[in-house]
Amino acid sequence: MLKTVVVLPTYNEKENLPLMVEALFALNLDNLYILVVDDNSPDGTGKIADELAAKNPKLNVLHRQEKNGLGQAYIAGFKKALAMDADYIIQMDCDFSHQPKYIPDLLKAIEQNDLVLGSRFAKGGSVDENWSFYRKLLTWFANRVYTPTILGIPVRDATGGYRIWRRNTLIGLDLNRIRSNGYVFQVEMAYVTSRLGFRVAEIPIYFPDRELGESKMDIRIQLEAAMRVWEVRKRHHNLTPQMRQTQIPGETSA
Ligand SMILES: Nc1nc2c(ncn2[C@@H]2O[C@H](COP(=O)(O)OP(=O)(O)O)[C@@H](O)[C@H]2O)c(=O)[nH]1
Ligand SMILES: [Mg+2]
Repeated sequence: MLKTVVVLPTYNEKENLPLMVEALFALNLDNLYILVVDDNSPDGTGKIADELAAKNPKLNVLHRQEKNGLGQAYIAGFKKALAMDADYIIQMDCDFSHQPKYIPDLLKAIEQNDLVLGSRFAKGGSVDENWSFYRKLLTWFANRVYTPTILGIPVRDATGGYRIWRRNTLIGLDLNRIRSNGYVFQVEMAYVTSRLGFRVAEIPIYFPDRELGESKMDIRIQLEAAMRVWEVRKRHHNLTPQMRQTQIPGETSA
């Protein structure tokens, strides 16, 4: 198996992190590494991550001094994963809404693609059965109607955060181009990838609610995200496949 790094952003995930690390390594995949990106969680998640790393050489921790959003945490994590020579990079939440059992499906699908999304709204996917009708409708509308209509991309879960990237996709899209945070970060990444002509596929997932800890997202963040989709379009609609980056900025070619 090619080298795969799971980038796991954490903010106050002290209950979930040890369980997640255990679940990921229990998949028993050779060459699977974990990179925790912790933004100085007040609950001590960073220290727990260090303790786990001391026991496991396949676990790395990136500490950042302050919480400035999931997008920035992911960009820092992706850069570090590329520097670790990852061939494939997986991004997932640390709260079990993204279930580790789908990782073999993601790894299989990436063999023929440049980005694969774990999708709640692809055929066979679904969200927690306890979500209210209203919440289901809102999320479905955002992902199946609103975002694909504005951006013109055939992605059915553009705000989802469970994904696998091929190394050359993350290099090619140029992480320094990406400006957004939160849910729009996921949208911007998917849009840039599509505009650059990379192959994007989806696999269905079931998305249960977290059982431990608390969500950092709320309705205000979701509404703001909806407005920012327009900015994403404006910023990137001129991209073409010729504009792919071929090396990590700052690195000289051999
Ligand atoms: N490093 C870092 N992780 C974050 C930040 N915000 C959220 N997370 C993590 O990102 C994942 C998703 O966050 P969550 O609050 O569950 O969002 P939701 O699933 O949309 O409700 C979890 O693993 C969080 O701990 C942040 O600002 N920095
Ligand atoms: Mg969550």
